Amino acid sequence: MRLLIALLICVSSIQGLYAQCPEPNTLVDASGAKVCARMFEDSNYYYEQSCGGEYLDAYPGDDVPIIPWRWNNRISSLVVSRSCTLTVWSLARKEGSKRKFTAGIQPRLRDVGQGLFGNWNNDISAYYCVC
Ligand SMILES: [Ca+2]
Repeated sequence: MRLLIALLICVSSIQGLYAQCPEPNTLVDASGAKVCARMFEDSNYYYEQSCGGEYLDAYPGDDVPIIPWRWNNRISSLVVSRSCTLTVWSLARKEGSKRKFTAGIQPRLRDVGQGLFGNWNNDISAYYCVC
């Protein structure tokens, strides 16, 4: 029983940590269609305030070598759906650095390293999402 309570507290605090970020297993768009990954323009050093601002939905099978210009170098946090994988590139046409994100919440792409000193904040210019 004590273990169960400890587990529940642990789970609720993990969820609370990214409160504003949607859960990876409940990602659907307004019409109820399954979303492969949701990418947000904002993040925050308070993770519970991450996944803010406008968002861009990637659907299963979306292959986007040139991201819409208004989203270029703008994504700062993201959530990948359960059993899906999002591959991103730092330059258009799938050039530059490449990174794969499996299912889960990335509340702050600033914390995801790229190369020796860089990070992935405001640096996604192409993506491919599969489930
Ligand atoms: Ca941003």
